[in-house]
Amino acid sequence: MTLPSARVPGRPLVMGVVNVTPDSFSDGGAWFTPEAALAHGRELVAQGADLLDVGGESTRPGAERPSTEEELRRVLPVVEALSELAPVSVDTMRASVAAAALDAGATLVNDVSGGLADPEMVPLVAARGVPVVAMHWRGHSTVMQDRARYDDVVADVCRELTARVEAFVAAGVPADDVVLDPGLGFAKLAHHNWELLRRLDEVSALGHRLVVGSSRKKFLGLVGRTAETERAPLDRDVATAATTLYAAQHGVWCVRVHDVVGTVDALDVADALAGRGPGEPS
Ligand code: PMM
Repeated sequence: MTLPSARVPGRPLVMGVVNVTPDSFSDGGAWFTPEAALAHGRELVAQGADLLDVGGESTRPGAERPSTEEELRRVLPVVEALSELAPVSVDTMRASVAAAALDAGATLVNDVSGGLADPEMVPLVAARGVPVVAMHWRGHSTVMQDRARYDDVVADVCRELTARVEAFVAAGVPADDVVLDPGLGFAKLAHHNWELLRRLDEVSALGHRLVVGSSRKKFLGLVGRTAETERAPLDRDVATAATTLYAAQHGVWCVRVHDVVGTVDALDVADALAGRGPGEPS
């Protein structure tokens, strides 16, 4: 299966988030019913999303995991319907959920644990011949913030991501099918996220396509503010657009976002600054 490619060469793809969860930090469970999730996915495609990321497990710090049955119940009808409209990735750490979602039409597995949470995930991705997003991860939501300890966050994340690439490649996944993600907000304090963004080129130098998911994360709530004046998640889209412009200028393959409208605007600005896309004299 091939990965979708950019409409304009050099422009990142926009992955619109469809969380089918009652408790996501970023949208407060607004799309929890399959009907609401479907309508939301349709809206994101109309706004310019290139692919949709459907997930049934909230990964906010401290969140409890749903059962496998519950996760399947949440994501399968949504994956099935939305994959008629756009390429769909399934955001799951469970191989059985990934397998069922692939059967239902998903074409990409987005595993925030990079295959670490479920030992069946790496062999499943290899057997299905699908691309995978392997995110940097150090443990489930209940423990991850205790593990935000690094000697050099960028070097440590790169080393840990390289180990995940090796695991997928050893199982038979082509190296080109392994997309990497530094995992902003996962076992990271605000300054770790900023350091990873500042030195994103070092993550790119690993030689894989990159996904960056900064959308509505806490470090964007805190930038320029204090704990008392932190922006609420729904007020972080302008800051997200700023990091999107930055990620585009650093050549990432895809940005994972909640606000597709603002993201498309930021990417249009990136294209204009780079002298590519519509509006350029031919
Ligand atoms: N962040 C969340 C969930 N899934 N997947 C990838 N690849 N990268 C991310 O940064 C990421 C993710 C956080 O939860 P949200 O869906 O509520 O934003």
